[in-house]
Amino acid sequence: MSFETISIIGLGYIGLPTAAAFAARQKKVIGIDVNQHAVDTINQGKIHIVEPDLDKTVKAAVEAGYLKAFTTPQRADAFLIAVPTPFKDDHQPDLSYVMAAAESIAPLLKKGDLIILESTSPTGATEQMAQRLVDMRSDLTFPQQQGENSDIDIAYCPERVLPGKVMVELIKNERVIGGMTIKSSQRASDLYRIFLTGECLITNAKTAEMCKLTENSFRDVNIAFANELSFICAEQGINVWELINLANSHPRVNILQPGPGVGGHCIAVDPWFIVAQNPKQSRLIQTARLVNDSKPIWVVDQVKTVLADCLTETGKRANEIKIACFGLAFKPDIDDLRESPAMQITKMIADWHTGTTYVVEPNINELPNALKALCQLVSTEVAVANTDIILLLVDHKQFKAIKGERIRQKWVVDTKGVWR
Ligand code: SAJ
Repeated sequence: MSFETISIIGLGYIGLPTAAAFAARQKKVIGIDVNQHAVDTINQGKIHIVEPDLDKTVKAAVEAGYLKAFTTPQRADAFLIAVPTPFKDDHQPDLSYVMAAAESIAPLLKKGDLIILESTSPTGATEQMAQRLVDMRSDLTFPQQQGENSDIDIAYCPERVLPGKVMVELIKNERVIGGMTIKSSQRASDLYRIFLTGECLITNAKTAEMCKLTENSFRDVNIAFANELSFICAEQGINVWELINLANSHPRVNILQPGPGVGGHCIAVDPWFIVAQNPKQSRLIQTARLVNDSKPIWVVDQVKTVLADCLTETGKRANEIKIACFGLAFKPDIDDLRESPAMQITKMIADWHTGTTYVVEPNINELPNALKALCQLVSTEVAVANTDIILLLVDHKQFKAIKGERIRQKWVVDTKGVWR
């Protein structure tokens, strides 16, 4: 059965690009989001998030009539759920948005429909969601009841795109397809092949769920290794970036880069889903999370040490010293400040430091509320000219372009090795 109408539930960083990708292939796409502002913005051909090239694709899709957004679910042939799965205070995954999305489409389902869950989920979530649909629609059959002969097909297909490169990776990356039946996997592959040039790799739902968690946990563990090396190298008086470059020249070594900590909504969250389900078996994954989460406090301690040296050498008082924090985003060349270790560190410094705290963040025009009363947002020029201590937190391209000799006289804590 072909897919005349495709509905995407959740129009955020994954759902909206996916909706736009189908619409660009001239499929009728219905986008659903509970956020009225997001829906209105999209229906005007604009976007409510920052992602390169997404604006053009959405504008073209809306103007051509292929993409329309609503706040309430509509009938479709395929439903793709891309809502958030945060964790609760105790690091337990919160599936309430997934369940609410499933409940909202249940009354609209008809024989032959395909449902795909894309949200990062603990293992078993797809089955749990499918069970909710069974409970709500006894007139239809589902894969866990009728296998290949079910009325409804269900698959788990995780998103794997990198923020900042979504429009490229969405089309090109290989896709893991975890159907509850072989037919579900095949139909999900047919759906993605509408825009996908990468391969579809078929498995079962549980393995696909675990695969997503594994990918982000692998990255977290690798970054934790790099951050741990940065602690050791600071004690040893070794340049950690030079060390990692040298070690990576070995053909079988590939260490990621240390930084101020791990931010964003994926790498710092998803490993906890594995830990929540298998606490006894996941010692390495837990430790990696703790190592990465400890990095911001270590960075603040480094600044305190540099400040003490600065006071001794200059004879100034602490309230006469200006500290400039370079970067607030959770990674380079984006404006996304959510779950950013740079934000966390800047806030800790501004709370503690009695002198001026400058912030330089070329990707924003206004400080976030948490920093408004504590810091001054200034240009790179002002910060370089006036500050005593520079704290580099994000390797934005504008900071990499600053010539080393311009900051040679400054007291510098460089968490990204940009000016090493
Ligand atoms: N980071 C380091 N050192 C590094 C690389 C990253 O400290 O060498 C930090 C970044 O500064 C940032 C955090 O890690 O604070 C996460 O950034 P990221 O670029 O590693 O990843 P995300 O969160 O933007 O996207 C990840 C990607 N996952 C993998 O690469 C395995 C992406 O493909 C996923 O789709 C995304 O998570 C997701 O949505 O799950």
